[in-house]
Amino acid sequence: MAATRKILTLCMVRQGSRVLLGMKKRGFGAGRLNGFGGKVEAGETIEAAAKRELREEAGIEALILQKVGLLAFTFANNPEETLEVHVFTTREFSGDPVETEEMKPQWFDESEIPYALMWPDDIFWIPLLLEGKKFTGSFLFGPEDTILHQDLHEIEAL
Ligand code: 6OG
Repeated sequence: MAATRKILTLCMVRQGSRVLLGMKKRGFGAGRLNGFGGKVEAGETIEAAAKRELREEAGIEALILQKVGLLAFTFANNPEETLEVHVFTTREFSGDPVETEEMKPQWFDESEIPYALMWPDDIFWIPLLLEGKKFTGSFLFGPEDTILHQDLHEIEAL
C-alpha cells in the first residue's frame, strides 16, 4: 500500500496566562481535550484551514496566526499513514468561544493544563509552545495510544 500523508491544523488560542482547549465531542480524538483544528481541504492554504477550523469548532475568528510547530504522527497499526499537523497559536482573535457540535471550549491556566485528558504527545511540545519556542517532532503511537518513539526538536524558524 502506498504511503499517505494527511495535512491537518491545530490552533492553540491564548489570552493572558490562559489557553483555550476544547473537549472533542465526536470523530478522531473524541473524549480528549485539544486545541482546535482539522483537515486542510483541497484548494485551501494551511493557514486558511486553521482559521476556518477555529471558527467552525470554537466560534472565534483569528486575526493573526503564528506558525509554531510541525508534528508528524504515525500509528503502529497503520504505518502507511502519517498525520502532518501544522500547529499555530493566536492571541489576536475576535468573538467569545462557544460550544459547537464538535467541541466544548474551556479556558485553562497555563500552569494547570490537564495533560492526563489530552493526547499523550501534548505534554512534550505544549511547554515549548507556551515558552514561545518553535518546534518540529514526530511521534509513533502503539497500542492504546502509548508513545513508542518520539523525536522532538526546538527550531529557530519554520
Ligand atoms: P479531525 O480529524 O477532527 O482533526 N490531532 C492531534 N492532536 C494532538 N495533540 N495529538 C495527536 O496525536 C493528534 N492527532 C490529530 C489534529 C483532528 C484534530 O486533532 C489533531 C486536528 O486538529 C496523535 O478533522
